[in-house]
Amino acid sequence: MPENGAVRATLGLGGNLDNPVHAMALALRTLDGRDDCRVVSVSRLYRTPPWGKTDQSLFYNSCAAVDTTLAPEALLDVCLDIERDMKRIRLERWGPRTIDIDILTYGDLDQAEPLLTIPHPRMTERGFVLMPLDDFAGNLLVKGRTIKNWLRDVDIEGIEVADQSRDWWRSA
Ligand code: A4P
Ligand code: MG
Repeated sequence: MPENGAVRATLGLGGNLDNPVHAMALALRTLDGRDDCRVVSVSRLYRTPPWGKTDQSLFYNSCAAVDTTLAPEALLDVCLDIERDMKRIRLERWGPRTIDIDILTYGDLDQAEPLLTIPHPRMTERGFVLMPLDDFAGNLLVKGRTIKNWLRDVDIEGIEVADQSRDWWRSA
């Protein structure tokens, strides 16, 4: 249970350009370093076939749980700022890199706003979200079913564990 007024949110992270593992690790360390966010669980690291637009390179994906005192919109702004910072660093220094951070759940909030829909509308269809999320939140209820239960219905072919350690983000 989150402490004193904080809410537990779950995040999905992914990327497929240049060094997405480093980008995800840096994003999680940046969040954890804030006074208003604490990273409480991180999944193993996964290598996943591209979903949707399939003619692109493999993705790396992970999920994390964060205890936060930020309101949902403020948490989204923080995540978007981190994404923008990565892109800025990318342009200035090490060539292409990208990262996507989605808010999957925020406590038991259910809201469908264009700027922020929670639970994330496509999370229950995606193996690359459900598999990492199941590492630490298999019993989390989303739209009336547990993560473990949703996971039974999705395609997970080709998804591999790239790093078994749950601490990969502390040093990558
Ligand atoms: N937004 C609304 N709700 C949310 C939420 N819950 N979390 C708004 C985050 N953002 C939310 O985000 C665009 C806008 O959506 C945000 O500015 C925010 O105001 P986005 O990430 O550019 O796009 P999206 O609509 O969130 O799309 P989504 O579902 O993230 O899909 P993408 O980004 O098109 O998909 N295959 C594999 N294997 N692994 C991947 O990680 N990722 C993509 C990218 C495609 N295929 C993939 C993967
Ligand atoms: Mg997104």
